[in-house]
Amino acid sequence: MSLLADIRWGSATAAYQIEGAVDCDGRTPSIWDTFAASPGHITRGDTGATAARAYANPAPVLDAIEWLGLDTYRFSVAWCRLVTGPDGATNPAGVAYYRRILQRLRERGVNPVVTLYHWDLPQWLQDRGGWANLDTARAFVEFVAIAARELGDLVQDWITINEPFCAAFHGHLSGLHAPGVRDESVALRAALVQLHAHGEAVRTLRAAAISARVGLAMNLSDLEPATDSSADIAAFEAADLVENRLFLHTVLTGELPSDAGGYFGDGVLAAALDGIDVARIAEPLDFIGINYYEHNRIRAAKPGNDPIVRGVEKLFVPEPRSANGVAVHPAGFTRVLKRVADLQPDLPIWVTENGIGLWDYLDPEGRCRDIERIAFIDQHLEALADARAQGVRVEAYYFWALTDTFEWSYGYQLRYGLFYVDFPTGHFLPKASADHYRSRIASERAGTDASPDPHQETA
Ligand code: IFM
Repeated sequence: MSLLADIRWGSATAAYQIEGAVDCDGRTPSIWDTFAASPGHITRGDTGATAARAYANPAPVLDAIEWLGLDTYRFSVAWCRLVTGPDGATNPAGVAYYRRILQRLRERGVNPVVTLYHWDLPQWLQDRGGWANLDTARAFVEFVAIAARELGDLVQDWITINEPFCAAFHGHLSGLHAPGVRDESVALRAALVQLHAHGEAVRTLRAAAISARVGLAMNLSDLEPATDSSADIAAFEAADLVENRLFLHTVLTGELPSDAGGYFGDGVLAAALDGIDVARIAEPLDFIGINYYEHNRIRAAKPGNDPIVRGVEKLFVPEPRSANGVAVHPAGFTRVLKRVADLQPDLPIWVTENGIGLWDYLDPEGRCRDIERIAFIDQHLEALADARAQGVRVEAYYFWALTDTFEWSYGYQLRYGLFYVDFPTGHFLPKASADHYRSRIASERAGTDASPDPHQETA
């Protein structure tokens, strides 16, 4: 009997990354429209204006889900499509679009999981300070109430915020993501305001629907000190604080990590906490979503070496890497899952993202033979089975991504999808990894863990 036989199999996307149609039917601009429009931010000057055309034509997305035989599909609703603007009015066209998707998923027996914030903050909120302003958390809660009221009869499972680390620290410190701010104290404030918004949103969803199951999706890195020198261990602790514990520890315990004041400065931390009751962030969850991508060995270095964590260098790890240099390290996946389970053994874990970015291309026969992605899937499912064998309560696995998408600062160059998207036409084509994931799901469901030879897949 396979250790994964009863996993719920899924895949995921996000609104700005697949919808396109950024100025249609009352959608207002988001910070990503603004950021992408400004030269130098995105490879080749790409924007999300067309993406995978899922707003104009959602059918290929739904067909891809059905073809794979998924149990569940995770996608995000765009705040700037559901709410018309500062007046807080509901946009009927946005509601109609998402209701259509949800109904079609339900007709096909696929359980939807809706992410409420996947980085596409309405620009009008950014103009008032964005995530550094507590009013944004208030506006988020109003938007969440609208989503629950308009879509709640079709959705049971909600994710409040996706990867608050990235939205805070890439959006406000490295400057790699929208809104492109570069200021550590603003980044810390944006992190804490998002966590505050998350806690409030959990309460709002519970009040709106008693049967709602609510979690958040956080990306956790598997980190290790490069040596056992005290300098490297201190650097590792700093990286672990900023990338992991600030989010994981605070959400699960309602207390900030004890070293947060030492790292950010007590005064900076106190200012970042203005108006926030940390204990209220830890509203009990129905599940925790974990996005796993990163493994890094950490060495002490001069400030400025790493764009986010002071005094840290991430060493080149000589093992298979994704096209954008991320180490492929499945053992870290097992460790991250175990770490979460050790903190709260009874809290179900959903792997809300796991995937690999590649420079995929079509060969002369028109096939995308992405054998690295096939190997990635098998290695990470093995790591998942290892975690389950150690008693970790993982209930669902969402491969990132269902289709190629607008991959943020990489634009359309870096591809994560199981389905290849020909962006000029919007045509979808299953990659070899889609065939593989599909047959892996079928064989796991049948209770056998025989995974086909990846090279056979592409023959
Ligand atoms: O594409 C992103 C997604 O939006 C958030 N998690 C990481 C993915 C790959 O970079």
